[in-house]
Amino acid sequence: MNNSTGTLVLLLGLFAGQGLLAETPDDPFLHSNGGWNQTFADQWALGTLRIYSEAAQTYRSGAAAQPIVVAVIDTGMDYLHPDFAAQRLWRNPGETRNGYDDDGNGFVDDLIGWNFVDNNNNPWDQSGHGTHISGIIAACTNNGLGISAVNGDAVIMPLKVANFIGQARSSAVAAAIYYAVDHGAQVINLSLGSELVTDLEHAAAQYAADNDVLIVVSAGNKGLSVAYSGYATLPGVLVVGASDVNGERAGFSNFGSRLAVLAPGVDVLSLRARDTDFIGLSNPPDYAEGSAFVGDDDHYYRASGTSFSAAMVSGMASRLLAERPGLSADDVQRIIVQSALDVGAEGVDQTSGYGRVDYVRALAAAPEDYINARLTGVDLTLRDEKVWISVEGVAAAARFAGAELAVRPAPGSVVVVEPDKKKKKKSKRNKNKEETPSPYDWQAFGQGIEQPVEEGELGSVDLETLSAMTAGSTSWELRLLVRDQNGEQRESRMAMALPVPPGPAPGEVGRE
Ligand SMILES: [Ca+2]
Ligand SMILES: [Ca+2]
Ligand SMILES: [Ca+2]
Repeated sequence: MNNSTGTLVLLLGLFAGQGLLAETPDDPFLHSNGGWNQTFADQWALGTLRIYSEAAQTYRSGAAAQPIVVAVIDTGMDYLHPDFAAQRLWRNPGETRNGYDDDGNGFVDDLIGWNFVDNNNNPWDQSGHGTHISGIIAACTNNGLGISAVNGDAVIMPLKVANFIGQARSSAVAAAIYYAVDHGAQVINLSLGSELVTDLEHAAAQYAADNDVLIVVSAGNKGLSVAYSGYATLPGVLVVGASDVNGERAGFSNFGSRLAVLAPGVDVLSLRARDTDFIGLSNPPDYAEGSAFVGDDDHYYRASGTSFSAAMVSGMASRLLAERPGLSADDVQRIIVQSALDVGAEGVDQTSGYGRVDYVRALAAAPEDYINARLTGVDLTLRDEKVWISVEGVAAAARFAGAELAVRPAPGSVVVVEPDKKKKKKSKRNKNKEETPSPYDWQAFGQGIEQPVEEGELGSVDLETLSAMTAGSTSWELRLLVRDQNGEQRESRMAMALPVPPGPAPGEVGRE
Protein backbone atom coordinates (compact mmCIF):
# COMPACT_ATOMS: atom_id res chain seq x y z
CA MET A 1 0.00 0.00 0.00
CA ASN A 2 2.77 2.37 0.91
CA ASN A 3 5.61 2.18 -1.56
CA SER A 4 7.06 5.59 -0.76
CA THR A 5 10.49 6.23 0.72
CA GLY A 6 11.59 5.13 4.15
CA THR A 7 11.62 8.74 5.32
CA LEU A 8 7.99 9.25 4.44
CA VAL A 9 7.00 6.04 6.19
CA LEU A 10 8.74 7.28 9.31
CA LEU A 11 7.01 10.64 9.08
CA LEU A 12 3.63 8.97 8.77
CA GLY A 13 4.46 7.06 11.91
CA LEU A 14 5.28 10.28 13.74
CA PHE A 15 2.12 12.02 12.61
CA ALA A 16 0.06 9.03 13.56
CA GLY A 17 1.63 9.09 16.99
CA GLN A 18 0.34 12.62 17.42
CA GLY A 19 -3.18 11.49 16.61
CA LEU A 20 -3.28 12.96 13.12
CA LEU A 21 -5.14 10.94 10.55
CA ALA A 22 -2.75 9.41 8.09
CA GLU A 23 -3.77 8.98 4.50
CA THR A 24 -6.51 6.43 3.94
CA PRO A 25 -6.51 4.45 0.69
CA ASP A 26 -8.15 6.22 -2.25
CA ASP A 27 -10.04 3.20 -3.61
CA PRO A 28 -13.54 4.50 -4.39
CA PHE A 29 -15.54 1.61 -2.88
CA LEU A 30 -13.85 2.21 0.48
CA HIS A 31 -15.57 5.59 0.59
CA SER A 32 -18.90 4.94 -1.10
CA ASN A 33 -22.21 3.44 -0.05
CA GLY A 34 -25.38 2.28 -1.74
CA GLY A 35 -23.44 0.53 -4.52
CA TRP A 36 -26.30 -1.96 -4.82
CA ASN A 37 -28.97 0.29 -3.29
CA GLN A 38 -28.15 -0.84 0.24
CA THR A 39 -28.15 1.56 3.18
CA PHE A 40 -24.67 0.76 4.44
CA ALA A 41 -21.13 1.35 3.19
CA ASP A 42 -20.00 -0.68 0.18
CA GLN A 43 -16.96 -1.91 2.13
CA TRP A 44 -18.67 -1.88 5.52
CA ALA A 45 -16.53 -4.79 6.67
CA LEU A 46 -13.30 -2.77 6.58
CA GLY A 47 -15.00 -0.10 8.70
CA THR A 48 -16.19 -2.69 11.21
CA LEU A 49 -12.75 -4.24 11.42
CA ARG A 50 -11.24 -0.73 11.81
CA ILE A 51 -8.44 -1.59 9.39
CA TYR A 52 -8.01 1.99 8.13
CA SER A 53 -9.16 3.79 11.27
CA GLU A 54 -7.19 6.56 12.90
CA ALA A 55 -6.81 4.31 15.95
CA ALA A 56 -5.14 1.62 13.83
CA GLN A 57 -2.72 4.19 12.44
CA THR A 58 -1.53 5.11 15.92
CA TYR A 59 -0.27 1.56 16.39
CA ARG A 60 1.71 1.49 13.17
CA SER A 61 5.24 0.36 13.86
CA GLY A 62 6.56 2.58 11.09
CA ALA A 63 8.62 -0.34 9.86
CA ALA A 64 8.28 -1.09 6.18
CA ALA A 65 5.77 -3.91 6.03
CA GLN A 66 7.31 -7.20 5.02
CA PRO A 67 5.15 -9.04 2.50
CA ILE A 68 3.40 -11.93 4.24
CA VAL A 69 2.46 -14.84 2.00
CA VAL A 70 -1.13 -16.03 2.36
CA ALA A 71 -1.98 -19.30 0.64
CA VAL A 72 -5.58 -19.40 -0.58
CA ILE A 73 -6.58 -23.05 -0.86
CA ASP A 74 -9.74 -22.72 -2.91
CA THR A 75 -11.01 -22.61 -6.50
CA GLY A 76 -7.97 -20.76 -7.82
CA MET A 77 -7.64 -17.14 -8.78
CA ASP A 78 -8.17 -14.65 -11.61
CA TYR A 79 -4.66 -13.27 -11.13
CA LEU A 80 -5.12 -10.93 -14.12
CA HIS A 81 -7.90 -8.94 -12.44
CA PRO A 82 -7.39 -5.19 -13.06
CA ASP A 83 -7.63 -4.48 -9.31
CA PHE A 84 -5.00 -7.03 -8.32
CA ALA A 85 -1.35 -6.07 -8.61
CA ALA A 86 0.97 -8.54 -10.35
CA GLN A 87 3.59 -8.08 -7.62
CA ARG A 88 1.08 -9.33 -5.02
CA LEU A 89 1.00 -12.72 -6.72
CA TRP A 90 3.39 -15.24 -5.19
CA ARG A 91 6.39 -16.26 -7.34
CA ASN A 92 8.31 -19.44 -6.80
CA PRO A 93 11.93 -18.26 -6.71
CA GLY A 94 13.26 -21.71 -7.55
CA GLU A 95 11.26 -22.30 -10.71
CA THR A 96 11.64 -21.27 -14.35
CA ARG A 97 9.18 -21.82 -17.18
CA ASN A 98 11.03 -24.49 -19.12
CA GLY A 99 9.14 -27.75 -18.71
CA TYR A 100 11.44 -28.96 -15.92
CA ASP A 101 10.94 -29.22 -12.20
CA ASP A 102 13.86 -26.88 -11.43
CA ASP A 103 13.43 -26.82 -7.67
CA GLY A 104 12.74 -30.55 -7.45
CA ASN A 105 9.55 -30.15 -5.41
CA GLY A 106 7.57 -32.55 -7.57
CA PHE A 107 5.71 -29.83 -9.51
CA VAL A 108 6.85 -28.83 -12.99
CA ASP A 109 6.94 -25.07 -13.65
CA ASP A 110 4.98 -24.20 -10.54
CA LEU A 111 5.67 -20.51 -11.01
CA ILE A 112 2.78 -18.94 -9.05
CA GLY A 113 1.17 -21.83 -7.17
CA TRP A 114 -0.47 -25.04 -8.35
CA ASN A 115 -3.67 -26.43 -9.78
CA PHE A 116 -4.26 -29.63 -7.80
CA VAL A 117 -7.53 -30.30 -9.65
CA ASP A 118 -6.07 -30.64 -13.14
CA ASN A 119 -2.50 -31.21 -11.95
CA ASN A 120 -0.98 -28.30 -13.85
CA ASN A 121 0.69 -24.98 -13.10
CA ASN A 122 -2.28 -22.73 -13.85
CA PRO A 123 -4.48 -22.15 -10.77
CA TRP A 124 -7.04 -20.19 -12.82
CA ASP A 125 -10.40 -19.63 -11.13
CA GLN A 126 -13.46 -20.88 -13.02
CA SER A 127 -15.75 -20.36 -10.03
CA GLY A 128 -14.95 -16.91 -8.66
CA HIS A 129 -14.97 -18.06 -5.03
CA GLY A 130 -11.18 -18.11 -4.65
CA THR A 131 -10.77 -14.76 -6.39
CA HIS A 132 -13.32 -13.18 -4.06
CA ILE A 133 -11.36 -14.47 -1.07
CA SER A 134 -8.01 -13.38 -2.53
CA GLY A 135 -9.40 -9.90 -3.20
CA ILE A 136 -10.61 -9.47 0.37
CA ILE A 137 -7.12 -10.31 1.59
CA ALA A 138 -4.94 -8.49 -0.93
CA ALA A 139 -6.71 -6.63 -3.75
CA CYS A 140 -4.65 -3.73 -5.05
CA THR A 141 -5.07 -1.01 -2.42
CA ASN A 142 -4.63 2.75 -2.80
CA ASN A 143 -4.60 2.57 -6.60
CA GLY A 144 -7.66 4.79 -7.06
CA LEU A 145 -9.61 1.84 -8.41
CA GLY A 146 -12.32 -0.42 -7.04
CA ILE A 147 -11.85 -1.84 -3.57
CA SER A 148 -9.33 -1.74 -0.74
CA ALA A 149 -8.13 -4.97 0.81
CA VAL A 150 -7.60 -5.94 4.43
CA ASN A 151 -3.87 -6.13 3.71
CA GLY A 152 -2.85 -4.72 0.34
CA ASP A 153 0.75 -5.67 1.14
CA ALA A 154 0.08 -9.39 1.44
CA VAL A 155 1.15 -11.83 -1.27
CA ILE A 156 -1.36 -14.40 -2.51
CA MET A 157 -0.30 -17.98 -3.26
CA PRO A 158 -3.24 -19.47 -5.20
CA LEU A 159 -3.57 -23.21 -4.67
CA LYS A 160 -6.48 -24.59 -6.62
CA VAL A 161 -8.08 -27.65 -5.05
CA ALA A 162 -11.74 -27.14 -5.91
CA ASN A 163 -13.39 -27.23 -9.33
CA PHE A 164 -15.87 -24.67 -10.62
CA ILE A 165 -18.68 -26.02 -8.43
CA GLY A 166 -16.46 -26.06 -5.38
CA GLN A 167 -15.81 -29.78 -5.09
CA ALA A 168 -12.43 -30.78 -3.68
CA ARG A 169 -10.65 -34.05 -2.95
CA SER A 170 -9.20 -34.53 0.55
CA SER A 171 -5.87 -35.58 -0.93
CA ALA A 172 -5.69 -32.31 -2.89
CA VAL A 173 -6.47 -30.23 0.19
CA ALA A 174 -3.78 -32.04 2.17
CA ALA A 175 -1.23 -31.69 -0.64
CA ALA A 176 -1.99 -27.97 -0.92
CA ILE A 177 -1.43 -27.48 2.82
CA TYR A 178 1.99 -29.16 2.57
CA TYR A 179 2.81 -27.05 -0.49
CA ALA A 180 1.86 -23.83 1.31
CA VAL A 181 3.92 -24.64 4.39
CA ASP A 182 6.95 -25.79 2.38
CA HIS A 183 6.94 -22.67 0.21
CA GLY A 184 6.81 -19.95 2.81
CA ALA A 185 3.14 -19.20 3.43
CA GLN A 186 2.60 -17.91 6.96
CA VAL A 187 -1.18 -17.93 6.76
CA ILE A 188 -3.44 -20.43 4.99
CA ASN A 189 -7.04 -19.57 4.16
CA LEU A 190 -9.21 -22.68 3.99
CA SER A 191 -12.78 -21.66 3.21
CA LEU A 192 -14.05 -25.04 2.10
CA GLY A 193 -16.78 -27.15 3.60
CA SER A 194 -16.22 -30.79 4.40
CA GLU A 195 -18.31 -33.09 6.55
CA LEU A 196 -15.68 -35.76 6.94
CA VAL A 197 -12.06 -34.98 7.57
CA THR A 198 -9.49 -37.60 6.61
CA ASP A 199 -6.26 -38.56 8.35
CA LEU A 200 -4.44 -36.97 5.41
CA GLU A 201 -5.91 -33.55 6.11
CA HIS A 202 -5.45 -33.99 9.83
CA ALA A 203 -1.74 -34.75 9.38
CA ALA A 204 -1.32 -31.80 6.99
CA ALA A 205 -2.93 -29.39 9.46
CA GLN A 206 -0.67 -30.71 12.21
CA TYR A 207 2.31 -30.13 9.88
CA ALA A 208 1.22 -26.50 9.44
CA ALA A 209 0.86 -26.04 13.20
CA ASP A 210 4.28 -27.62 13.82
CA ASN A 211 5.82 -25.23 11.31
CA ASP A 212 4.35 -22.01 12.70
CA VAL A 213 1.75 -21.56 9.96
CA LEU A 214 -1.75 -20.38 10.87
CA ILE A 215 -4.71 -22.04 9.14
CA VAL A 216 -7.89 -19.97 9.11
CA VAL A 217 -11.00 -22.05 8.49
CA SER A 218 -14.57 -20.97 7.71
CA ALA A 219 -17.24 -22.37 10.03
CA GLY A 220 -19.68 -23.09 7.19
CA ASN A 221 -23.07 -21.79 6.15
CA LYS A 222 -25.67 -24.32 7.23
CA GLY A 223 -26.69 -22.73 10.51
CA LEU A 224 -25.51 -25.89 12.28
CA SER A 225 -23.13 -26.85 15.05
CA VAL A 226 -19.65 -27.66 13.81
CA ALA A 227 -18.37 -28.81 17.18
CA TYR A 228 -17.59 -32.30 15.98
CA SER A 229 -17.36 -32.21 12.20
CA GLY A 230 -15.60 -30.62 9.25
CA TYR A 231 -12.37 -28.67 8.98
CA ALA A 232 -13.23 -26.95 12.26
CA THR A 233 -11.97 -30.11 13.96
CA LEU A 234 -8.49 -29.91 12.40
CA PRO A 235 -5.69 -29.34 14.93
CA GLY A 236 -4.61 -25.77 15.60
CA VAL A 237 -6.98 -24.07 13.18
CA LEU A 238 -8.73 -20.76 13.80
CA VAL A 239 -12.44 -21.21 13.05
CA VAL A 240 -14.37 -18.16 11.86
CA GLY A 241 -18.11 -17.60 11.62
CA ALA A 242 -19.98 -14.72 9.99
CA SER A 243 -21.28 -11.53 11.51
CA ASP A 244 -23.69 -9.18 9.79
CA VAL A 245 -23.85 -5.42 9.35
CA ASN A 246 -25.27 -5.09 12.88
CA GLY A 247 -22.39 -7.05 14.38
CA GLU A 248 -24.55 -10.06 15.22
CA ARG A 249 -23.99 -13.65 14.11
CA ALA A 250 -25.43 -14.13 10.63
CA GLY A 251 -28.25 -16.69 10.74
CA PHE A 252 -26.56 -18.98 8.21
CA SER A 253 -23.30 -19.11 10.11
CA ASN A 254 -22.43 -22.43 11.71
CA PHE A 255 -21.61 -22.38 15.40
CA GLY A 256 -20.49 -24.68 18.19
CA SER A 257 -17.70 -24.99 20.69
CA ARG A 258 -14.96 -24.90 18.04
CA LEU A 259 -16.11 -21.57 16.62
CA ALA A 260 -13.48 -19.06 17.77
CA VAL A 261 -14.62 -15.70 16.42
CA LEU A 262 -17.00 -13.93 14.06
CA ALA A 263 -15.94 -11.63 11.22
CA PRO A 264 -17.99 -9.73 8.62
CA GLY A 265 -19.52 -12.19 6.17
CA VAL A 266 -22.67 -10.60 4.78
CA ASP A 267 -22.74 -8.60 1.54
CA VAL A 268 -18.98 -8.57 1.29
CA LEU A 269 -17.67 -6.70 -1.75
CA SER A 270 -14.61 -8.08 -3.49
CA LEU A 271 -13.16 -8.99 -6.88
CA ARG A 272 -15.19 -10.86 -9.48
CA ALA A 273 -13.22 -13.41 -11.46
CA ARG A 274 -13.64 -13.09 -15.22
CA ASP A 275 -16.75 -14.85 -16.59
CA THR A 276 -17.93 -16.11 -13.23
CA ASP A 277 -21.07 -15.82 -11.08
CA PHE A 278 -20.62 -18.43 -8.35
CA ILE A 279 -23.77 -17.65 -6.35
CA GLY A 280 -25.81 -18.77 -9.36
CA LEU A 281 -24.07 -22.17 -9.40
CA SER A 282 -25.91 -23.37 -6.31
CA ASN A 283 -29.24 -22.30 -7.88
CA PRO A 284 -30.66 -20.27 -5.01
CA PRO A 285 -34.34 -19.68 -5.78
CA ASP A 286 -34.23 -15.93 -5.27
CA TYR A 287 -31.02 -15.20 -7.19
CA ALA A 288 -31.19 -13.49 -10.57
CA GLU A 289 -28.17 -14.18 -12.73
CA GLY A 290 -25.62 -11.40 -12.56
CA SER A 291 -27.36 -9.56 -9.74
CA ALA A 292 -24.29 -9.85 -7.49
CA PHE A 293 -22.14 -7.97 -9.99
CA VAL A 294 -21.03 -4.55 -8.77
CA GLY A 295 -19.39 -1.67 -10.61
CA ASP A 296 -19.85 -0.24 -14.08
CA ASP A 297 -17.53 -2.86 -15.54
CA ASP A 298 -18.90 -5.78 -13.47
CA HIS A 299 -15.40 -6.37 -12.11
CA TYR A 300 -16.65 -6.63 -8.54
CA TYR A 301 -18.96 -9.02 -6.76
CA ARG A 302 -20.84 -9.10 -3.50
CA ALA A 303 -21.40 -12.34 -1.62
CA SER A 304 -22.27 -13.64 1.83
CA GLY A 305 -20.77 -16.58 3.65
CA THR A 306 -18.32 -17.62 6.33
CA SER A 307 -15.77 -18.17 3.51
CA PHE A 308 -15.40 -14.41 3.29
CA SER A 309 -15.33 -14.01 7.08
CA ALA A 310 -12.36 -16.37 7.14
CA ALA A 311 -10.71 -14.25 4.44
CA MET A 312 -11.13 -11.16 6.64
CA VAL A 313 -9.31 -12.94 9.44
CA SER A 314 -6.59 -14.30 7.14
CA GLY A 315 -6.02 -10.76 5.93
CA MET A 316 -5.95 -9.46 9.50
CA ALA A 317 -3.53 -12.19 10.57
CA SER A 318 -1.18 -11.33 7.70
CA ARG A 319 -1.38 -7.64 8.57
CA LEU A 320 -0.61 -8.33 12.23
CA LEU A 321 2.37 -10.47 11.24
CA ALA A 322 3.64 -7.60 9.09
CA GLU A 323 2.98 -4.88 11.66
CA ARG A 324 4.29 -6.80 14.64
CA PRO A 325 7.30 -8.80 13.45
CA GLY A 326 8.26 -11.65 15.73
CA LEU A 327 4.75 -12.87 16.43
CA SER A 328 4.28 -16.61 16.02
CA ALA A 329 1.23 -18.19 14.41
CA ASP A 330 0.04 -19.08 17.90
CA ASP A 331 0.54 -15.48 19.06
CA VAL A 332 -1.51 -14.13 16.17
CA GLN A 333 -4.29 -16.62 16.76
CA ARG A 334 -4.32 -15.84 20.49
CA ILE A 335 -4.34 -12.08 19.88
CA ILE A 336 -7.21 -12.26 17.39
CA VAL A 337 -9.31 -14.49 19.62
CA GLN A 338 -8.58 -12.81 22.96
CA SER A 339 -9.13 -9.28 21.63
CA ALA A 340 -12.49 -10.06 19.99
CA LEU A 341 -15.46 -7.97 21.10
CA ASP A 342 -17.99 -9.94 23.12
CA VAL A 343 -21.31 -10.33 21.29
CA GLY A 344 -24.38 -12.52 21.77
CA ALA A 345 -24.73 -14.20 25.19
CA GLU A 346 -22.48 -12.84 27.93
CA GLY A 347 -18.91 -14.02 27.53
CA VAL A 348 -17.75 -16.87 25.32
CA ASP A 349 -20.78 -18.63 23.90
CA GLN A 350 -21.77 -21.34 21.45
CA THR A 351 -23.07 -19.06 18.71
CA SER A 352 -20.44 -16.34 18.58
CA GLY A 353 -17.34 -17.83 20.22
CA TYR A 354 -15.11 -15.17 21.77
CA GLY A 355 -16.90 -12.50 19.75
CA ARG A 356 -16.33 -10.29 16.75
CA VAL A 357 -12.79 -9.56 15.59
CA ASP A 358 -11.40 -6.03 15.78
CA TYR A 359 -8.10 -5.01 14.25
CA VAL A 360 -7.34 -2.11 16.61
CA ARG A 361 -7.92 -4.25 19.68
CA ALA A 362 -5.72 -6.94 18.13
CA LEU A 363 -2.93 -4.42 17.53
CA ALA A 364 -3.10 -3.38 21.18
CA ALA A 365 -3.23 -6.89 22.64
CA ALA A 366 -0.31 -8.43 24.53
CA PRO A 367 0.54 -11.75 22.86
CA GLU A 368 1.35 -13.46 26.14
CA ASP A 369 -1.97 -12.59 27.80
CA TYR A 370 -4.90 -14.90 27.58
CA ILE A 371 -7.91 -16.08 29.52
CA ASN A 372 -9.59 -19.10 28.03
CA ALA A 373 -13.07 -19.69 29.35
CA ARG A 374 -15.15 -22.03 27.30
CA LEU A 375 -18.00 -24.40 28.02
CA THR A 376 -17.89 -27.10 25.39
CA GLY A 377 -20.31 -29.86 26.33
CA VAL A 378 -22.23 -31.87 28.85
CA ASP A 379 -21.94 -35.56 29.59
CA LEU A 380 -24.45 -37.76 31.42
CA THR A 381 -23.13 -40.78 33.30
CA LEU A 382 -24.61 -43.32 35.68
CA ARG A 383 -22.64 -43.64 38.89
CA ASP A 384 -23.74 -45.09 42.23
CA GLU A 385 -27.26 -45.47 40.82
CA LYS A 386 -27.45 -41.75 40.19
CA VAL A 387 -27.38 -39.72 37.01
CA TRP A 388 -24.40 -37.38 37.06
CA ILE A 389 -24.14 -34.33 34.87
CA SER A 390 -20.55 -33.44 34.01
CA VAL A 391 -19.78 -30.13 32.39
CA GLU A 392 -16.78 -30.03 30.10
CA GLY A 393 -14.73 -27.18 28.79
CA VAL A 394 -11.61 -25.08 29.08
CA ALA A 395 -10.53 -22.93 32.02
CA ALA A 396 -7.04 -21.52 31.70
CA ALA A 397 -5.17 -18.23 31.83
CA ALA A 398 -1.65 -16.84 31.47
CA ARG A 399 -1.54 -16.52 35.28
CA PHE A 400 -4.43 -18.74 36.34
CA ALA A 401 -6.01 -17.58 39.58
CA GLY A 402 -8.99 -19.93 39.72
CA ALA A 403 -12.36 -20.55 38.15
CA GLU A 404 -15.94 -21.20 39.18
CA LEU A 405 -18.73 -23.04 37.48
CA ALA A 406 -22.27 -21.93 38.34
CA VAL A 407 -25.80 -22.83 37.35
CA ARG A 408 -29.28 -21.33 37.49
CA PRO A 409 -32.64 -22.13 35.90
CA ALA A 410 -32.73 -21.03 32.26
CA PRO A 411 -33.80 -17.39 31.96
CA GLY A 412 -37.41 -17.10 30.93
CA SER A 413 -38.15 -20.72 31.74
CA VAL A 414 -41.25 -21.15 33.84
CA VAL A 415 -40.22 -22.99 36.92
CA VAL A 416 -42.99 -24.59 38.87
CA VAL A 417 -41.87 -25.19 42.41
CA GLU A 418 -43.23 -28.56 43.45
CA PRO A 419 -43.26 -28.82 47.22
CA ASP A 420 -41.63 -32.07 48.21
CA LYS A 421 -40.56 -33.71 51.42
CA LYS A 422 -37.11 -32.17 51.45
CA LYS A 423 -38.43 -28.68 50.94
CA LYS A 424 -41.00 -29.11 53.67
CA LYS A 425 -38.27 -30.17 56.06
CA LYS A 426 -36.22 -27.18 55.03
CA SER A 427 -39.04 -24.69 55.42
CA LYS A 428 -39.79 -26.06 58.86
CA ARG A 429 -36.21 -25.48 59.84
CA ASN A 430 -36.15 -21.94 58.42
CA LYS A 431 -39.70 -21.08 59.35
CA ASN A 432 -39.42 -17.33 59.37
CA LYS A 433 -36.58 -16.95 56.90
CA GLU A 434 -36.40 -16.77 53.16
CA GLU A 435 -34.58 -19.71 51.68
CA THR A 436 -30.99 -18.98 50.77
CA PRO A 437 -29.60 -19.29 48.23
CA SER A 438 -32.54 -18.62 45.96
CA PRO A 439 -32.89 -21.31 43.27
CA TYR A 440 -33.06 -18.50 40.72
CA ASP A 441 -29.62 -17.11 41.58
CA TRP A 442 -26.29 -18.44 40.40
CA GLN A 443 -25.21 -21.37 42.53
CA ALA A 444 -21.95 -23.28 42.53
CA PHE A 445 -21.98 -26.29 40.21
CA GLY A 446 -19.53 -28.81 41.66
CA GLN A 447 -16.33 -27.76 43.36
CA GLY A 448 -14.28 -24.62 42.65
CA ILE A 449 -11.66 -25.10 39.93
CA GLU A 450 -8.19 -24.58 41.40
CA GLN A 451 -6.06 -25.94 38.57
CA PRO A 452 -6.28 -24.90 34.91
CA VAL A 453 -8.27 -27.27 32.70
CA GLU A 454 -7.10 -27.33 29.07
CA GLU A 455 -9.96 -29.49 27.89
CA GLY A 456 -11.89 -31.71 30.24
CA GLU A 457 -14.33 -31.91 33.11
CA LEU A 458 -14.95 -28.65 34.92
CA GLY A 459 -17.42 -29.97 37.44
CA SER A 460 -20.13 -32.52 38.05
CA VAL A 461 -23.32 -32.70 40.06
CA ASP A 462 -25.88 -35.49 40.35
CA LEU A 463 -29.23 -34.72 38.75
CA GLU A 464 -31.18 -35.07 41.97
CA THR A 465 -29.07 -32.46 43.71
CA LEU A 466 -29.18 -30.14 40.71
CA SER A 467 -32.93 -30.45 40.50
CA ALA A 468 -33.34 -29.75 44.21
CA MET A 469 -31.15 -26.68 44.20
CA THR A 470 -32.82 -25.18 41.10
CA ALA A 471 -36.45 -25.60 42.08
CA GLY A 472 -37.04 -28.65 39.91
CA SER A 473 -35.96 -26.94 36.70
CA THR A 474 -35.13 -29.11 33.68
CA SER A 475 -33.40 -26.41 31.69
CA TRP A 476 -30.52 -24.34 32.95
CA GLU A 477 -27.94 -21.73 32.17
CA LEU A 478 -24.34 -22.56 32.97
CA ARG A 479 -21.68 -19.97 33.65
CA LEU A 480 -17.93 -20.45 33.82
CA LEU A 481 -15.85 -17.64 35.27
CA VAL A 482 -12.06 -17.77 34.86
CA ARG A 483 -9.80 -15.33 36.68
CA ASP A 484 -6.26 -14.20 35.97
CA GLN A 485 -3.93 -12.98 38.73
CA ASN A 486 -3.82 -9.57 37.01
CA GLY A 487 -7.48 -9.05 37.98
CA GLU A 488 -8.90 -9.70 34.51
CA GLN A 489 -11.60 -12.30 34.12
CA ARG A 490 -13.62 -13.89 31.34
CA GLU A 491 -16.81 -15.85 31.38
CA SER A 492 -18.55 -18.38 29.19
CA ARG A 493 -22.20 -19.30 29.13
CA MET A 494 -24.08 -22.26 27.79
CA ALA A 495 -27.66 -23.48 27.87
CA MET A 496 -28.33 -26.98 29.18
CA ALA A 497 -31.61 -28.90 29.17
CA LEU A 498 -32.96 -32.38 29.82
CA PRO A 499 -33.25 -34.89 28.36
CA VAL A 500 -30.62 -33.97 25.75
CA PRO A 501 -28.46 -30.89 26.23
CA PRO A 502 -28.28 -28.69 23.10
CA GLY A 503 -25.10 -28.04 21.18
CA PRO A 504 -22.98 -31.18 20.99
CA ALA A 505 -23.63 -33.66 18.23
CA PRO A 506 -25.73 -36.78 18.76
CA GLY A 507 -23.65 -39.55 20.24
CA GLU A 508 -21.66 -37.15 22.35
CA VAL A 509 -24.34 -36.73 24.96
CA GLY A 510 -26.64 -39.07 26.72
CA ARG A 511 -24.26 -41.98 26.38
CA GLU A 512 -23.81 -44.20 29.36
CA1 LIG B 1 8.86 -27.22 -9.13
CA1 LIG C 1 10.67 -25.47 -14.48
CA1 LIG D 1 -8.13 -1.03 -5.45
